[in-house]
Order: sequence, then structure tokens, then C-alpha cells
Amino acid sequence: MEEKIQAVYEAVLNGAMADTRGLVQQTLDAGHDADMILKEGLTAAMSEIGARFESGEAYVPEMLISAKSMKFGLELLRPHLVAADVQPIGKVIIGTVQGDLHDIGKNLVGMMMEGAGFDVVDLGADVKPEDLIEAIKEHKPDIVAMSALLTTTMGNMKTAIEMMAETGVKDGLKVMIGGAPVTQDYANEIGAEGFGIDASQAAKIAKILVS
Ligand code: B1M
Repeated sequence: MEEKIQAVYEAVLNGAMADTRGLVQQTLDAGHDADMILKEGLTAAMSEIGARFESGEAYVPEMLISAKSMKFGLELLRPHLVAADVQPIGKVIIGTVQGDLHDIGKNLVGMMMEGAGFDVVDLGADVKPEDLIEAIKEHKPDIVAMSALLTTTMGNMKTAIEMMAETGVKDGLKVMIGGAPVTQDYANEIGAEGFGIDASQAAKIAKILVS
């Protein structure tokens, strides 16, 4: 791995928040591609901290400071990942489902969708289905995009879709889902029109859904 990107990777892995910001900036200034910094630096470090958590070598506090470091880096990459002056091609409401606090992947998907030309309304994490329904009534999106990172919360995607149907807001509205435990089979099972394995695929699928 290139030296500067390796330093970003290590800063995120070690939860060195201030260092991450400086190192991402230096890596950008050196002319490295934002997408490469994201994949080989930030995202790779989060995968490693996840693997360490799984094997008992890291604990929740370590995951948390790595996640915060990644967020610092991601904010600097945002302008490079999101193209300026794009006319909206549709409106997306995005959020992480109720009971789930993981928001990094959701933020990334939101950024990629912005980059693809969508107007994105971000409801944050731990979104109750009732609040989602209210937001749909207020913003009238083309797509609702839901993220879940826990096997225990992915069922809340189904609950939200059912509530959309019951309250009459589902007509003409496309639903997309994603997150580590989520699969295309699960999307088919709960009646979601779209599934994305990662943020860039999510943006591509969203474009297809509004075309
Ligand atoms: Co948690 N956590 N966590 N965690 N955490 C996981 C998810 C876990 C896999 C770790 C592990 O065991 N290896 C595990 C889940 C196991 C399971 O259910 N199968 C887990 C657990 C168990 C927990 C707690 C229960 C731990 C505890 O308290 N004992 C707890 C739950 C809290 C809660 O939500 N109620 C918890 C807490 C946390 C922190 C708060 C410490 C922190 C989150 C901070 C934050 O997000 N603000 C955290 C973190 C950081 C992780 C890991 C390490 C990293 C997640 C991440 O940000 N990845 C994670 C392990 C891992 O993923 N390897 C883990 C980087 C991100 C870019 O990837 O989010 O997968 P990801 O998003 C991808 C794709 O999934 C996809 O695109 C994104 C970009 O390519 N995608 C979509 C996501 N949403 C999409 C939506 C789409 C399409 C694609 O369409 C709409």
C-alpha cells in the first residue's frame, strides 16, 4: 500500500482522530484519488477493526474511536466524492433503521447518491418507522433508502415497509435497502425494489430506479 494511504489506514485503525484529518488532507494534497483513500485507507481500516472485534482483540470503545476517526476523514473526502452543480435527478430519504446506531455506511451511501445527482434528505440513525412515514409525507421522495448493520435490526426494514403500505405512502415510492447483513434475497423477501452491496452500487441502482 502507498505510504501516505498506509498512514491513513493506521490512524483510523488506532483511532487517532486528529491525525486522521491531517493525514487525509496530506494524502489529497499529494494528488491521491479520493476513492482510493476511501477504499484502501478508511474502509479497509474499519474492516480490520471489525475483524479484531470479532476475534476479541478489540472492544466497543476501540470501534467507536475508529468510527469517529473515519468520520473526520470522510468529511474531508466529501467534496471530492460529490460532484458540484448537479441538477437533482430525484429525491432520496435515507436513514439507519430503528435500534441501529451504525451510520458510517449510510453516510457514505448518502454521499454517493448526492454525487450521482440526487437530492438527499438524511434522517440519521435509529430512525423510528413513524418518523420515516412523517418524513415521506413532508419530503415526497422518489426513493427511501434504509441501512442496517445488525442482524437484530434488519427486521425493522420489513416493519417500515409494512407501515408505509398501511399508511398509504408506499404507492409509487421505491425502497432500497443495504448494510452488511442484508442481501438481495432479503430485499426480495420483504418487497424492497432495490439492494446495494456497497455505496457505489447503491447509487447506480438508485439511478436505475428513477429512470
Ligand atoms: Co458495531 N457491529 N456494534 N459498532 N460495528 C458490527 C456491525 C459487527 C459486524 C462487528 C462484529 O461483530 N464483527 C457486529 C454486528 C454483528 C451482527 O449483527 N451480525 C456489531 C455489533 C455486535 C455491535 C454492538 C451490538 C456491540 C455491543 O455493544 N456489544 C453495538 C450495537 C449498537 C447499536 O447499533 N444499537 C455496536 C456498536 C458499534 C459502535 C457504536 C461502536 C460503532 C458504530 C459507530 C457509527 O457508525 N457511528 C460500531 C462499528 C464501527 C462497527 C464496525 C466495526 C464497522 C461498521 C462500519 O462503519 N463499517 C462493524 C464491523 C464491520 O462492519 N466489519 C460493526 C464501514 C462502513 C463503510 O461499512 O457500514 O458495512 P458498512 O457500509 C457499507 C455496506 O454495508 C453498504 O455500503 C457501505 C459502504 O460501501 N451499505 C449500504 C450500508 N448501508 C447501505 C444502504 C444501501 C446500500 C448499501 O441502500 C440503502
